[in-house]
This record gives sequence, structure tokens and C-alpha cells, in this order.
Amino acid sequence: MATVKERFKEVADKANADTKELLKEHGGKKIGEVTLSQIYQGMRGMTGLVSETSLLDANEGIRFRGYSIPELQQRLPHAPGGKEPLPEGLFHLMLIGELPTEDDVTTVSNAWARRSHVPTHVFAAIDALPVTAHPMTQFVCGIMALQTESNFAKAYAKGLNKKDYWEYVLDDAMDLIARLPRIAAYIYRRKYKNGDHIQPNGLLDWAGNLAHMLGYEDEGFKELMRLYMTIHADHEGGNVSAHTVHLVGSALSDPYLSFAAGMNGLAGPLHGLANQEVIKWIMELREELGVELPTKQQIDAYVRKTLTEGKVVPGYGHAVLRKTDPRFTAQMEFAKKHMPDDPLVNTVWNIYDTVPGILKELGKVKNPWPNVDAHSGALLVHYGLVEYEFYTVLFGVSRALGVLASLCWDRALNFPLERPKSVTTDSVHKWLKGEGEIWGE
Ligand code: CMX
Repeated sequence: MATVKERFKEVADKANADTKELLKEHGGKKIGEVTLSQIYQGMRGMTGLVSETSLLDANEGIRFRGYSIPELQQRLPHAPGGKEPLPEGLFHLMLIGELPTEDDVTTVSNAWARRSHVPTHVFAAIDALPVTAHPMTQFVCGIMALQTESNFAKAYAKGLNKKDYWEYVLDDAMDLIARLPRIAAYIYRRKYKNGDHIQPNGLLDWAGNLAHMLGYEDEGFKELMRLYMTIHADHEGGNVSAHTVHLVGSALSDPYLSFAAGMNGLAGPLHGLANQEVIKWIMELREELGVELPTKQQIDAYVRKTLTEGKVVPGYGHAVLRKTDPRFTAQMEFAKKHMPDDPLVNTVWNIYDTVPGILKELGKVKNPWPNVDAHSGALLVHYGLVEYEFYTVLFGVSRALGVLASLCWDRALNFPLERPKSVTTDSVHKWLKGEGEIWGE
């Protein structure tokens, strides 16, 4: 059976030749115009990079190599007796570009199990932080400590032909993905379970083993982890975490450095940290009212209060999406199947009935619909994982699949150092008066 590396080389060689041809023939074609508003307002709608692993449609949501989430749930291999896709399969799909067979998934699963050893100095680095440190801070420190293991950094220091970059990046990507569940679980058990750590079970799949090491043996939770790790993996290339990994990687910083940088971005409340903010916000609502299941009227008043205080409603809105996020819908379907009467889940659904109307009233919110973070916490709470500050770490473990598969492609396609042009407002004013240009050489 071909290894992941052999399969990747085959498809990457072909893609490289195709890309050269594409640029030779069409490299001069314009794909859009850039307005002044766009450069001041977060580059929305500005096409600026290539990311092979997934594509986001504003109205339809994410497709991974052309497959929607419901399609992946059907077509990716499952764990024995399970119904949710194995994230190993999604990684294969994103990396190789083809749906995996059961054997392909076993190959990835076995490779990750073999590569999952975490050196003790990584745990020591995490332990050097106060236990009160935010789990994302501990996560990033753990990834940084693991950088000592980078094959790419070692090979580059010895002298590496640029044609071979991808091979070492792929090695690092596989190692890092294999090791992240152990690091995440270590942080969770250290912070919330008195450092009572659980050894990995090499017979379990990657997400099932994560559930096991966190201390959750319920089959429902393992299925949730498989779904969770699949749907959070990638959201095309421009989001903060993916774009950061791509940008930092373009300096040939190794995959550990690049991924750690991306995780610092994921830790922002407008991005991945929104998943903890949602549950914190709902818990505060429940506490304020002293009820478990607030009514829609009570939710309405709470949302308006949040907005009056100049805060955002966490879990709602998106920079690209203009409809309910299919990642939200996938989690809602999971909840309907596994926990339809859960009061927190029902609160999430009541919020879904209430918030979009209020955000629409504001007139400025481009997408009043829920994103992935609006639902994820309630599912975790259902199984007992109530420590919401940990939630973004789970998002981060999953996000590694997409951004690291993408990083392999960045090096395989030889993307250069990323370096867009910036301007000053002074230079803009001069340009508007016809006194100079604002584009670079
Ligand atoms: N609650 C209140 N106001 C919101 C809002 C929300 N959920 N979403 C957008 N707005 C506001 C913006 O703050 C902005 O207000 P100002 O003009 O006063 O600055 C206005 O509506 C226009 O914003 P937009 O163009 O609709 O949204 P952006 O592309 O600028 O921002 C996002 C997108 C996600 C940052 C924003 O919707 C938001 O802050 N949502 C809440 C946080 C959240 O859930 N983030 C997670 C996103 C998914 C992820 O990455 O994990």
C-alpha cells in the first residue's frame, strides 16, 4: 500500500506541472479590483491567496475538496459501529484531493498512532506555566516546545533543496497532528482534573483517542469528537488562523512555528475563542435569571442588553457566510439525534429563533445567522465537558488538519514569501490629489 508521502508526491507533481501551465497561459488575467474601503476594512471580498483544501461559498457554506458536510458524513469512512466521519479521512481528502478508502484511513490512523509520542520536555514546558493560564496559552506553549522536533528546521539548517521542502513539511505536519491530542488532553487534565493524566489507547482512532485521554468514554462523546474534529478542520484560506499559518509558513518558518502562530489567532474572541464566549454568555444569562431554560422573551431582552453594552452577540455573524453555517446545522442534527431534550441545547435553539431578527434590525450586520461556535459548547456540556475555557483548544486540534494539509501544498507548489503592499493614509490623500501613486514597484 502506498504511503501518504508517496500518494502526495504523485498528486503534487501533477498539480505543480498544471499550475505552471495555468500561470503561463493565464497569469496575466485580472481577477478583481481593490477598493479603498477594502484595504481599510479587513480586505473583505479581496481574493488574495490560494488554498487548495476547501472553498467557502457565502450562501452554501464550506466544501472540502468539493464535498459538503452532509456528503462527508455519508462518504467518509466511519469508526466501527459509528455514523460520523473519521477526521483521518478528511485529512486524506484535503491532502490528496480524493475520497479515501477504508485502507487509506487505516494508513493515516496508524501513521498518527506511530508518530504520537510527545517528549517529556513539552509537558515540562506546559507545567512551567501557572495552572491558571488560559488553555490556549498552554496549548501554544506546548506546540512551541514541540518545535525542537521539527524535521524541516533540522533539514533546512543542514541545507535543503527547495524541491524537497514539502517532504519535510509533510513529515512535520503528520507528527504534529499525531501529537496534538496528547498535548490538548494533558492541558485539560492538568487544569481541571488535578493532573490525573490518562495514557493514550493506540487501538482507538485519532478523535476517539482524544476523547479517551480527556476522560470521556461515552461512545456518544467519541462520535461527537469525530464530527467536531471534521467540521472545524478548515474554512478556506483567508480566516485568521489559516491565513496566519500560511503567512508565517511563507517565511519558511517550520510547521510548528507556523501552526503556533495560527493558534494565537484562533485564540481571539472574534475567531475561535467565540466558542467559549457563547457558553459563558449563556451561563451568565441563566445565572442572571436564575432559570435553566430562559424563554424567548428573556433571551430577546438579554441580546438587546448585550448590544446596548457595545458587545457582539457571540456565535453570530461571519465575514464571508451569509446564511446559517452548515457546521451549525450539522451540530444541531447531532443534538436532535442524541440529546433533543437537553435544556442547554434547547436554549441554543431558542437563541437561534431570536437573535437573527434582532441583528437584522440593526441594519449593519451583514450576516445575522449563527456560525459554528453558536452550537459546539452546548454539545460538550451535555457530555460533562463544562470547562468552557478549554473549548478553543479542541477547535485548534481540529484546525491543524486543514491548515497543515494546506501548508504541505504551499511548499509543494513553491508559493513564495507573502508580502502584500501597505499604504499610509497620508499616501492615500496624496494619491487622491494626484500627487503620487500608492501601488508598489
Ligand atoms: N453581534 C453584534 N454586532 C455584530 C455581530 C454580532 N454577532 N456581527 C457583526 N456585528 C457588527 C460588527 O461589529 C460591525 O459593527 P460596527 O460597524 O459598529 O463595527 C457591523 O455589524 C458589520 O460587521 P459585519 O461586516 O457584519 O461583520 P465582520 O465581517 O466585520 O465580522 C465577525 C465578522 C464574525 C467578526 C462578527 O460577525 C462578530 O463579531 N461575530 C461575533 C463573534 C463570533 O461569533 N466570531 C466567530 C466567527 C466564526 C469563527 O471564526 O470561529
